[in-house]
Amino acid sequence: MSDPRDILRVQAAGLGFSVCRFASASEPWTAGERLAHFVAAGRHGDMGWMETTLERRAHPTAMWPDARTAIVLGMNYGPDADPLPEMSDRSAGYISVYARGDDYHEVIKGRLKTLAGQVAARLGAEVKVFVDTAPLMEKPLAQRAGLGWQGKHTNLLSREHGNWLFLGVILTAAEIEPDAAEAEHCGSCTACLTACPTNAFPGPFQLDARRCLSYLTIEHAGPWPVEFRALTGARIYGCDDCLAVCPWNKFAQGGREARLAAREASISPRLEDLAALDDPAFRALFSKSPIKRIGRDRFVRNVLYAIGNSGDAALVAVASRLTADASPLVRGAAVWALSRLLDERAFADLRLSGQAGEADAGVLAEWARAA
Ligand code: B12
Ligand code: SF4
Ligand code: SF4
Repeated sequence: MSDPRDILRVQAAGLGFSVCRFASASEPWTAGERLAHFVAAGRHGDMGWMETTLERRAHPTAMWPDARTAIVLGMNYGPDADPLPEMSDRSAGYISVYARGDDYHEVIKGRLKTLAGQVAARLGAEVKVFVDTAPLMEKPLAQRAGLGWQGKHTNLLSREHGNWLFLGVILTAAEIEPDAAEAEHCGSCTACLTACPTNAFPGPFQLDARRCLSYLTIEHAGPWPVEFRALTGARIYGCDDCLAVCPWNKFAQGGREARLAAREASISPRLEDLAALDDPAFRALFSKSPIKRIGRDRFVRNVLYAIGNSGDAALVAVASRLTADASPLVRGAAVWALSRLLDERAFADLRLSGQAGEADAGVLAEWARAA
């Protein structure tokens, strides 16, 4: 086994990676132009960091001029069963599969560093590791390395793992022979495009993040545009619809990494319990989870939108309580939830009972809009 790629593949498998492949990090590509188009069209919403890092993000060598090879790794996090039927329980929240265990950034980063140390020792070259948060376009690199292809839903999927694959990248200044790129195998399928509850795809292979529930539940800080609130249904953190319907998943095997396995609290948690979380309880419940990053107020906002969609009259008391919350974001979402759960008369009575005596313009607008 004198090919360094084979040795590294064995080491990567020992670290729990499902796949490890190699691509040129220096050859030109069109991905940077497409990213520029995405940002120019405003499709990144308020992820301002995409705009400020645009130039460095456009190509691996724009970020690190010495980069020659990308070692691209995938870690399977597939669920044991189709998760979408869980959403039929409207009094429970839906947390997307990727966020049900420990934070994948933490799980993957340590292992990438271990592998990168081995690359540096074996090849005597400089290395840098990346998972998700750095200004590097991971999906086109993964396609170039042959891990899979970017499907019509824009995620990287593979014939072996379907959609459920986290990506991580090691860039190195060493020249390593690249693997063959993967071709696109979507064919005439459009299952992901039609499954999207918010119509977030302006066309195949393109996403408008502003319409995506993953963006709205996780990245968007303020109250949502009203049109998306009913469409989120029970989804309170991320969204899996376009991934879960992909026919290539039938070849995938469930995830094997213990730290990524779903915690009990992340499958069909009761909305009532989640709405009762204060900041310390939220942090304790989601310790080591990626959910912790969005903070209690944004999370409870999402829970209240789901409560508004639940049709569960027992949750009226829960939402009413939160109209007095310290956070205007939470108060506004509570008003919207009540406007959905109560009939017009009961909602008007509530408004007149003094709950609308508000200093926050955003919350007042919620009362007015819903009235
Ligand atoms: C920003 C971001 C988001 C944004 C925007 C998503 C997006 N599709 O761009 C939001 C918040 C919406 C998001 C959501 C999710 N994300 Co995210 N996200 C990222 C991040 C940080 C950057 C992605 C990026 O550069 N987007 C910008 C656009 C322009 O890039 P793009 O999709 O590659 O665009 C290509 C296509 O549009 C195509 N294209 C454009 N026009 C045309 C026209 C034609 C004809 C063709 C052929 C192609 C084409 O070319 C572009 C360049 O390759 C990456 C991590 C990273 N550093 O790369 C993770 C990452 C993509 N996310 C990930 C995950 C898991 C998710 C979610 C599944 C989480 C969830 N369950 O809620 C969802 C999936 C939603 C979806 N359908 O994409 C994983 C995906 C793993 C994989 N197997 O692909 C990544 C790689 C993180 C990781 N390290 O594992 N994410
Ligand atoms: S994650 Fe959900 S909202 Fe976003 S594109 Fe996929 S199906 Fe649509
Ligand atoms: S659902 Fe169909 S179109 Fe979408 S990524 Fe999978 S194969 Fe491609």
